[in-house]
Amino acid sequence: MAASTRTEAAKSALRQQTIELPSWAFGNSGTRFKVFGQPGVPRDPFEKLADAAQVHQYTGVAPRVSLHIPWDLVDDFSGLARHAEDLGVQIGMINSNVFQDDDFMLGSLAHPDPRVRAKAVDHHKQCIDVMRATGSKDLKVWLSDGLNYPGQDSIRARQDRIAESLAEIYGALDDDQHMVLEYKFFEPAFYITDVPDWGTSLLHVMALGDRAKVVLDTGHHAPGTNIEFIVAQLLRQGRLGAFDFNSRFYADDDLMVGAADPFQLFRIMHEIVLAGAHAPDSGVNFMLDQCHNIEPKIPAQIRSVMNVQEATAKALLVDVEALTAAQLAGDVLGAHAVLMDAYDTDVRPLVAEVREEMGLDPNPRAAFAASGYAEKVAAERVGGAQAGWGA
Ligand code: LRH
Ligand code: MN
Repeated sequence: MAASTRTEAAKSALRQQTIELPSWAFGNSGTRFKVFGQPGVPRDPFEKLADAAQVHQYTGVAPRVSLHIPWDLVDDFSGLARHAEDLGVQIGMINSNVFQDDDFMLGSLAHPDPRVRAKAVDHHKQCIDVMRATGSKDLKVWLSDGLNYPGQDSIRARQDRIAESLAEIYGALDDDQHMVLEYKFFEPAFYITDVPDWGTSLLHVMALGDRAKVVLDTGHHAPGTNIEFIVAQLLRQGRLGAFDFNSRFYADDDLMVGAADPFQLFRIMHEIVLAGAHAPDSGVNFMLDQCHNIEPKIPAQIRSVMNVQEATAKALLVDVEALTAAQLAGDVLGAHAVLMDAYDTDVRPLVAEVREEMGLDPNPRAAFAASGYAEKVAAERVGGAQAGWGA
């Protein structure tokens, strides 16, 4: 394929790309030691959606907002969905939360006590009701369940309890609804996390059925883990349901995606593009899962979306024919060079062109800053409690 054709194909793919935003990134989150407030932080899900809509307004590729229950509990979820519609966005995945209830201290779906497991299953059924009310088709499950000390509980029995509980939740889904199961290698548990890795999540979702897939959070792997290998494997199984994009230097830092390791993000998007999983109908949901503890939240989300666009653009510019030829010829350096040529390409002008063709300002960050929105909400949102994790 000629380079010019590849560029046009890349621009067309970038115009169709969508990135889902986390409602909780617009509220306060914190470090282990302190939650820092910021002026103008939303006080409720309606204001969170308004801020998320700003990201879509200036990037054009962030039309969905993922909700977290109970952080985004409201009396009228169909009203919230209409509010989203009025803002030009939609409600995306519904996240359950079994990591902040006293009853779940020793686990939720894995808890030794069947009454506690039943409570956790009921919470997920409540989330499914929220999906029905908002039109969301996806339930996102992350279990903080785990152990801190050897012997604390039976590793095997906990897996059986999780399998049984997940089956009950999966059974409660409507036929057009899906479930994605997230894994994380540690935290808050420090000895064993019951769903610690892609293999465990994959085993559980394959046991459930076709409408269950894996969520890959880029901050949830042991240091040194080759994440693009996991991406390739899950795509090969047709079980990659979603990404929680962020970046990290050490642990689950939840920093802006691409900030800590832009090359890793590129390698991940390369595997995605090779499999055609960047296409809107691929069934892979590209979401952000980040916390902006010290930086302004809307600009940080805009920057993060831009980082995903740029990594995707570089991946779309890989000369796959030349790469494959070099790989099959055993030309190690030749193959590596083809990939690095794409990675070393400054794609910012290309992505800016795509924005202009979409009728947007080529520089979303500057356009948002010039809008005065941040100052407006800082002045308006006085009083009430700023939204947060409530931890
Ligand atoms: C867990 C996690 C999960 C969310 C939470 C906000 O670390 O990544 O995806 O529920 O962050
Ligand atoms: Mn996550």
